[in-house]
Amino acid sequence: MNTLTGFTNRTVQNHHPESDRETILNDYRIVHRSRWTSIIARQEVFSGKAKFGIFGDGKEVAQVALAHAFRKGDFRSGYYRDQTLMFSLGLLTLEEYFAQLYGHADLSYEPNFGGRAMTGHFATRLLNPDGSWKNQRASINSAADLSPTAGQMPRLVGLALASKLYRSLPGLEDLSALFSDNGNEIAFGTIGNAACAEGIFWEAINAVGVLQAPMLLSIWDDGYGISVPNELQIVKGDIFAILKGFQRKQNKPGIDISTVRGWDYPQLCRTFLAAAETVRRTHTPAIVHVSELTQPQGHSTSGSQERYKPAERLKWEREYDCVGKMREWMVKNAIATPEELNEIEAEEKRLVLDMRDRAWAVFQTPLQNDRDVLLDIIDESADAAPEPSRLEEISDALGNIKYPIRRDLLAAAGEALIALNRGPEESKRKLAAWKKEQERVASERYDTHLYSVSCESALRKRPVSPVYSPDSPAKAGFEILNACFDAAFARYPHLVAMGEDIGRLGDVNQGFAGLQSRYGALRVMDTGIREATIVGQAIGLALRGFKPIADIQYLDYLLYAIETISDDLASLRWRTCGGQKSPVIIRTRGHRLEGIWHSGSPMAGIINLVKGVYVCVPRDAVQAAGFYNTIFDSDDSALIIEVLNAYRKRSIMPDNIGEFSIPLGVPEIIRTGRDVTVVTYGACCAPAQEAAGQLSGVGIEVELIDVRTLIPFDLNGVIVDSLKKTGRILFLDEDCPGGATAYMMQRVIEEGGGFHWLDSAPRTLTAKEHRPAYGSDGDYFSKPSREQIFEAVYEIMREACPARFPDLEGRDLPT
Ligand SMILES: Cc1ncc(C[n+]2csc(CCOP(=O)(O)OP(=O)(O)O)c2C)c(N)n1
Repeated sequence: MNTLTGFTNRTVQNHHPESDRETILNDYRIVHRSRWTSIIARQEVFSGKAKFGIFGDGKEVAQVALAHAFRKGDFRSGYYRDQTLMFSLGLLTLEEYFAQLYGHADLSYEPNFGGRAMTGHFATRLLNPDGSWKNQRASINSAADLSPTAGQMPRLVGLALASKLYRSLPGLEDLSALFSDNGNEIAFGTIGNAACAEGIFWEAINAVGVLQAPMLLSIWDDGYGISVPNELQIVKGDIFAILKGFQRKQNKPGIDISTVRGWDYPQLCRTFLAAAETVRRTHTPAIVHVSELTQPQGHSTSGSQERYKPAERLKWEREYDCVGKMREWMVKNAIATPEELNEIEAEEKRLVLDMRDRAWAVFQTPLQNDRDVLLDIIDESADAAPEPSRLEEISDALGNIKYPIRRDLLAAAGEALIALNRGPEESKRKLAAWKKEQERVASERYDTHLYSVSCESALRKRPVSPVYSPDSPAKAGFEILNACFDAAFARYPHLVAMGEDIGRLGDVNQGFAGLQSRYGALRVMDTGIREATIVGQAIGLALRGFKPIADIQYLDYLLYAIETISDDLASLRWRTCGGQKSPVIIRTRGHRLEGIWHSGSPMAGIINLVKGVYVCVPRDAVQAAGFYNTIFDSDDSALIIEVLNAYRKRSIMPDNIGEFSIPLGVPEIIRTGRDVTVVTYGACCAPAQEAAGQLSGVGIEVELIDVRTLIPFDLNGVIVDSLKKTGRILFLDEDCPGGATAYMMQRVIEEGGGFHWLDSAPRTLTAKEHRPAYGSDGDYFSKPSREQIFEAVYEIMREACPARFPDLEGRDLPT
């Protein structure tokens, strides 16, 4: 035992070959580097060079200590206070930090998010430029941070569970080479004390405790959530006391809970190293509550803590600032003299200032260069223009902006084009070409990577046609899906599924029947009722190489998970600028059944929130199987919504049920006709087919199109082609008015140019504005029925040709 420091050489030397003293001095260096970073970054915001700041000051010492517990292969799932941890782990340089602060949209300088996310949000690049996985075992890895408090918790469950699966499941040798050393990795989480009041925090803690997965969560407790103190956040104002109920007891699984003061460097090192050692070895989760932390600069650059923290508290925070406390401890234990520490502090300040200047220069230089080019073009135009004064004004204004950003450049170019409206064509063309090129580059900077562009993209999959033979059996929908899943579990050793009642029961509709007994409880996992962390579990697993199916029992309950899907899963590839992917399949079932919570169809809500995830709405089980087979084989994420009343419907099952696949974004014309195009999907296909039959009886031939996927939507213009023929169109679904029918209408009429082919006003037919009422009558009067579809189409035709189609209710007969 080193009496100076109070912790053993052996533990520290686990990670640092140097002597203890050097380790401590180096930690002190990083602590100061990080503190100066916060102070100087804040000045950058107030001087107008950066827009917003949120920093890790007050948490530095705890984070340098935590860093000692990490090993290669480990994962971090944290939040915006973790700059010191990132510096300590070697995952973030000062230049990168400042590049992010400035919003530098260039991956070579800002590799976390390529300028797409605000300061203090961290991520490592898990993918090669071609979209394939890098070797996670060779590095420490960080999932991509997100701002919603506790948003990092659901996927933490899956990141931890992956280690357990790698340690337990056979057949993963190939994957292990990239992702895991026999499951020895820890998923480290960090979270603020106030974020622990969020529901998904408790959901995740409960889940990881049940799963007994190797998570080590640090709670940075500085007593407040912006202005609201712990007393108003957590029962008893004490998250540690409340978490105690999760404490692992002898022979009873649970979570190891400990607490440590955030300014006590040696005790922090001891606590984290001991906790990590147990987690890694035994796969028992642990939580370290770090108390008595401070926030010297306040919550963020927008607002001052003096407005809500009592003077007494502020005084305490100054006394217990972890940086000062660490210094005190080092001097007291003769680890360094005050002069040596002063020297380190001064050196670190200089370093931070130098790196800030470098980051600023590389951020500003291309902007200044682009401005110079634009100014030359505008000035040249002014020389040639009949009335140059406005152009000169624009040029002067642009030239006088101290720190130009691209918006200033584009705004000036736009104004110059207006001023040049009646000017020489040559000048206009040159300026317009410059603007266009800037817009193209901006689109590359900000619009790319919403979906996969790798060779595993779902859109690149060659469809495989279903094979039918005289012996192809007629099967119920659930049996068809069951056969599809069975084939997939057999083929892909890294395919795992998780959800409520999917294991022992085989899911509420029997799609997974018998699969748990065939493939084991770790591949077909029953979970608690916890939709957000079912999806989170899948996200974390997919980040570590698995192919997970997150089963959400009913479409209506997807709403519990929608935050995680929208904020984390759907934006992941985009917000990391192609640096991370999490190919998750979300399986659910919905549309018509019974009542408000078992027959909802909130499609517009979903599709508008999950851009980045493909949305398939198959009309029956065979179609659903075709989509699963496409997605199993791709690195995109997809939501597949099965139709509840298709499970009992019998269809002929293709002989190649495990292979045949359906391309995304390709609608199917399920009935041809010349008069009206009806566009629908999912459960509405059945009544639409019936109505089309009736309409044929009165001389109206409907072209019925099943869009099959809402995202992507009709990539080849099948619907507009139909409209060219019919000139009339009805968009039909069981979402609310203005819901997904409005989305389809925008895609076809505006984006697809369908407007040009319309002979009648386009129409929509939807469910009522209220939620579906209970029972068959409730359903009938809430959702579009065969009769309503008939009437809607008939009405379109009657408006066009009243002579051929008399009013159904006899209103146009003479009275
Ligand atoms: C879901 C959500 N609600 C509100 C906010 C706004 N907000 C940002 S940080 C914060 C306080 C968080 O406090 P704590 O978890 O203790 O972390 P700290 O910032 O103190 O480290 C709040 C309310 C948010 N980002 N996300």
